[in-house]
Parts: sequence; C-alpha cells; structure tokens
Amino acid sequence: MAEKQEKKLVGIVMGSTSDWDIMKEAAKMCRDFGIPFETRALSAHRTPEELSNWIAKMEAQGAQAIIAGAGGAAHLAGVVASHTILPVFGVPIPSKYMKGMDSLLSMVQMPKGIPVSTLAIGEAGAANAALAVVAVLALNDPEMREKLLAFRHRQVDKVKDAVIPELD
Ligand code: RP5
Repeated sequence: MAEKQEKKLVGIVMGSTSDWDIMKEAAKMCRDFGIPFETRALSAHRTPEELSNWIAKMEAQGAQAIIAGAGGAAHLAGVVASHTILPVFGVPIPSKYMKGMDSLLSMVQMPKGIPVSTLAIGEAGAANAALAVVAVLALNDPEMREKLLAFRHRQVDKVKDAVIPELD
C-alpha cells in the first residue's frame, strides 16, 4: 500500500540556501504550531521554471500560503505571487551591501494588482511571516486559533514578568 503523504499546508521558499539562516525562523514557527510545511531553495532568476513547477505542485497539494524570502533585488516573492492566488508573505533577507534595505524595497513596493504581504527584514520577519500564516489558518481552524491565543498569552506573561536589572 502506498504511504499516505502528509498534506503540506505551507510552502517556504528562499532564493538561495544562504537565506536559510533567516528563513529557518519561519520553519521553526510552523513546526512549533504543528503546521506541515515544505522548504525549497528556488530562485526567480536562476531557476524560473522549477519555481513555477513547485508553486503548481504546492497548490495541487492543497497548500494554503507561501512564505518567500530573498535578498538583494528580491523579486522572488512578487514572482511567486504572480503564479498563484494563495496568500504570499515576503521576508526581506539582510543583504551584504545594503543590510536588506534593497530586499525590503524591492519586495514591499509591488505594483497594484499582485500583492505580497511583506514582513520585517530578517529573523523577526521570518518568524512573523509564519505567525501571519497561523492567523490565516486560525480563521477556519479552532484548534489553530487556540494555539495562537495561547502563544499570545505566553508572550504577555513573558513581558509582564520580565525583571529590569538594577543599576550597577
Ligand atoms: C538572492 O540573492 C538570494 O535570495 C540571496 O539572498 C542572495 C544571494 O544569493 P547567493 O549568492 O548567496 O546564492 O537571490
């Protein structure tokens, strides 16, 4: 009997394996919320055909959202969004020469018609992209809604209970 394939709800794509250090924060957050995901390094300019094939495969498998991270002239998320009507969350990767400002601007300034929901540059953006996906899934999944509320409550407790160090 063929092994039952787990449905991957989220696709996490990055322009290069060098983006993984940042993008792993999105993967960790998905894992923590028990969301099955698939990660790929595919580039809008280096592997355009493979990228469009992968998006079609993710759609066919029932994915609910795509998280796309890229650096420099970071057109990856926009290109992903042009291939699908799934919500696309973009993560600008810090770049060598412009610290990710180039990634942010090229990702966030999408012309009208094809949206990319762009998060902050770097790790926080990657983690928040996954949290945004959680919020989307929570709309129709009461269990996910409870997990998200619990996450928020834990965060409140952490801030509330934080101790400010004494002056030296
Ligand atoms: C972009 O170029 C990638 O997203 C990466 O952030 C950047 C550098 O890629 P590598 O030269 O490290 O493969 O396409």
